[in-house]
Amino acid sequence: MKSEVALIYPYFRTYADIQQLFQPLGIASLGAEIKNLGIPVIQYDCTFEKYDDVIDAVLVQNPGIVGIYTMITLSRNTFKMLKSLREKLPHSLFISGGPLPTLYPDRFAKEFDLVFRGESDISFPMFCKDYLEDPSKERILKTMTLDKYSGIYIIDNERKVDVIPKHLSQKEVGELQFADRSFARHKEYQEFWKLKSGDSPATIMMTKGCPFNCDFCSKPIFGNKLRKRSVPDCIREILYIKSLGYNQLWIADDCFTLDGRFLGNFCLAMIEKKVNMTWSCLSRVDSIKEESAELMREAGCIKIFLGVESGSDRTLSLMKKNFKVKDATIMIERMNKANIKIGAFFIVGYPGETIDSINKTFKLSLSLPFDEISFTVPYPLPGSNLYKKIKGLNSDNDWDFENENKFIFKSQFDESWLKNEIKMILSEFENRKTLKI
Ligand code: B12
Repeated sequence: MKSEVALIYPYFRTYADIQQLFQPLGIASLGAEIKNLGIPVIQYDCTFEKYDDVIDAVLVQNPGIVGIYTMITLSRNTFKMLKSLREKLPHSLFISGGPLPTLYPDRFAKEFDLVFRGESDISFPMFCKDYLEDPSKERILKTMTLDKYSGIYIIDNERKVDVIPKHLSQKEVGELQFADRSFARHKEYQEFWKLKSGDSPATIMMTKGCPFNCDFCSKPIFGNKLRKRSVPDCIREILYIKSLGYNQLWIADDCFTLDGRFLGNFCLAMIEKKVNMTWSCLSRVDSIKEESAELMREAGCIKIFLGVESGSDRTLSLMKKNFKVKDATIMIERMNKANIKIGAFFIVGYPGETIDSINKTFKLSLSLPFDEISFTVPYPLPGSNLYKKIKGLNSDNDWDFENENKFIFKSQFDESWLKNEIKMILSEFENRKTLKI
C-alpha cells in the first residue's frame, strides 16, 4: 500500500568528529500518531542513505503530504530536498516542522506550503487526517478552516494564518503513542555504536520541558514547563526498545532528574521489572539527592552528563546557571560514591569571561574524577538569550558544522589559541586517565 504521508529527517551522516548517531525521535513520534489515526505513513531517516535514493523512494510513494524536519544544521538539506521533490510532485502538500521552523516560521513558510511549530504530536496528525479525508476529494488548503490546528503557520499572497503553538498538557503527554521505531536501520545504528563504545544505545524521551533559563540554551519545542509520561508507559517502551536489540538507553530529556519523585519511581520500576538495561541521561549539578544517586546506579544508570560549564563562579553567573562551582564538586563526589561515571560539558570563551576564568575551567576539568570531558566555544543558538545579546548574527545562516569548535561571532578570544589549549587539556586528561592519576 502506498503511503499518504511521507516524513523526512534530512540528516546524512557526515563523519564529523565525536559523532553520535540516533534514530530521529521527532518523525518517529509523529509517525506513530498518524498511524494511530489510520493513515498510512512512511518515514525516511537519511542517516545511512544516499540523497538520490531517498528522493526516488519518496517519488515512488507519491504522497499527498510530505513533512520535513529541520534543525540548525539541516536547513540547507531541507531546502534542497524541497526543491527536488516539489518539481516532481506538483500535487503534494509540503510541510515544515522542528526546532528551526518553530523559531523562524517566515523563512520556511515562504518556501513550504505551511509550517507546524512546536510540539506537533496532536495538531499535525489531525491536520493530515482532515486534509487527506476531505469529503470533496479536492484537498484544497484554501477552503479549510485552519485555526483549530495549534502551531500552524501559513503566509502567502492571499492570507496569513498564525495559530500560536500550545504545549501539550500533562494529560496529553500521558496519552501519546510510543515513537514508531519500525523504519530505523537498527542493525546499522547498533554496529556504529558497538564499534564506538561497545554498547548499543537508543534514545527515548520520558519528560518534556525544563524550567531553567540558562543563557546559552534554546528550548524552541518543549519550553519551560516540565511534563512527565507515566512510569509504566515508559517501562513498556523501554522493553520494546530492548526487543529491537539495543542494550542501553540515551535518555534525551532536557534534564531527566528534575522531578525527584518521578526519578525515584522510574528507578524502582527498572529494578522491580528487572529491565536490565544500562542508561545515561542529562542532568544539572544541583538536581540529584544522595539517596537518588545510589538508587539510580542500582536501576542501571552508568553515566550522567552534567553541564558543569565553568570553573569560575563569575562565569557561571554570566551563563545564568544558578549554581556555584562548589555545587558541581559536591555532585561529582556524590556520583563517584555511587559509582556513576560523569561526562562533563564545559563552555570556554563565554562573552564577558577572562583568560583567568578559562584557565580555572581547564584546571577544574583536570582536578575532578570525570570519565569524559568536552569543551565547546559558546554557540549562540537561535532562541537563546545569548543569541539576542550577540550582534551581527544572521538567522538565515545554517551551521556547516556539528561538534566543532568554531566561533560564529566576533569573540574577544583567539579561536586557534583556544583550540590549542583544549587539545592540550584533552590530551593531559587522557594521559591522567591511562595512568589513573
Ligand atoms: C537527541 C538530540 C541530539 C542527538 C541526536 C539527534 C537525532 N537523531 O534526533 C545528537 C546528540 C546527535 C544531537 C546532535 C546535535 N544537536 Co541535538 N538534540 C537532541 C535533543 C536533546 C533531543 C531531540 C529529540 O529526540 N527530541 C524528541 C522529539 C520528539 O522532538 P523533536 O525532534 O523536536 O520533534 C517534535 C517537534 O519538533 C515536531 N516535529 C519534528 N519533526 C517534524 C516534522 C514535521 C513535518 C512537523 C510538522 C513537525 C515536526 O513534532 C515533534 C513532536 O512534538 C534536542 C533537545 C530537545 N529537547 O529536543 C537537541 C537539539 C535538537 N539539538 C540541537 C543541536 C544544536 C545539535 C547539534 C548542532 C549540536 C552540536 N553542536 O553539534 C548537533 C547536530 C547534529 C546533526 N544532526 O546535525 C538543538 C537544535 C537547535 C535549533 N535551533 O535547531 C536542540 C534543540 C538542543 C538545544 N536546546 O539547543 N542532538
